[in-house]
Amino acid sequence: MINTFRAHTKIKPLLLIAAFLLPSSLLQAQTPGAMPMPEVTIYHLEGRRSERIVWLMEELGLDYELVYTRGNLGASMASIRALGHEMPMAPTVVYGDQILVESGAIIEMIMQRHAGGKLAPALDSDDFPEYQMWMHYAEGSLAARLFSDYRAWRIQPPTARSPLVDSEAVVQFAENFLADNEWFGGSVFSAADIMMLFPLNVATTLALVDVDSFPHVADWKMRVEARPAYQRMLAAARPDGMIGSLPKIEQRPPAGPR
Ligand SMILES: N[C@@H](CCC(=O)N[C@@H](CS)C(=O)NCC(=O)O)C(=O)O
Repeated sequence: MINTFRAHTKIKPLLLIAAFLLPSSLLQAQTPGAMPMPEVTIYHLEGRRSERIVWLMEELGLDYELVYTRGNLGASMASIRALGHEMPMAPTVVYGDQILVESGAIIEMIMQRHAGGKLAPALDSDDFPEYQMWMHYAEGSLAARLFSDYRAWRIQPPTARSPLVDSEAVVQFAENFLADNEWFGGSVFSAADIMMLFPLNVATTLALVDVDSFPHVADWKMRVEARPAYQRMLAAARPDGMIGSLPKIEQRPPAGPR
């Protein structure tokens, strides 16, 4: 049976009265950068990238509907395919009358239209350029390298490190940044942390890297996973823990320089 979960923001009574009495242009002016949200439905696979969108909505206190079949990734994927979009992936988000894929782009769009400046460093701050880099690094370099190593190493276990940027190198870059910064957005938790958790969990749970070599990443994971919004995401989107995990890598390349 398809599980649909609807999360509602608690609307303060005064705001509700104001919503009826004031023109929408005036209401918008009270929250700079925030546009009214259309209905948002998140098509989800448990334990996968679609968790990012659920977590973001929970952090921002925005309404969404969540669609997946509990305990059945195949059936959840069938719901995504039934939308008829030519690129069936999780997340797929129905935003008003548009169907969207690509988690990073969906997060940036929601941030720009509906976050009113929350969950990102100020545009003119020193943190902003690196925040933006990590927003894109998560999928562009980190997840891409991890999954290409995963596929290659499953077919042929590696006997030496590649001279190209490999899994260890992409995770090491994150580790080094966290040695000097509390969060991927610099001094405050941000959407960049939401983007980075999935691939960094992939790196260690699939044994692509040795978890003990990255203590700053381990400490950061504990801090992000303790957030109440992350815990609410888990309750809504991963109620039975991780299901359908891919097999771990059995052999990593030997440690050492590339
Ligand atoms: N870069 C995309 C990747 C989306 C993606 O590959 N999602 C996986 C789940 S984590 C998926 O849909 N896999 C099913 C498939 O590839 O058929 C994003 O960030 O949204």
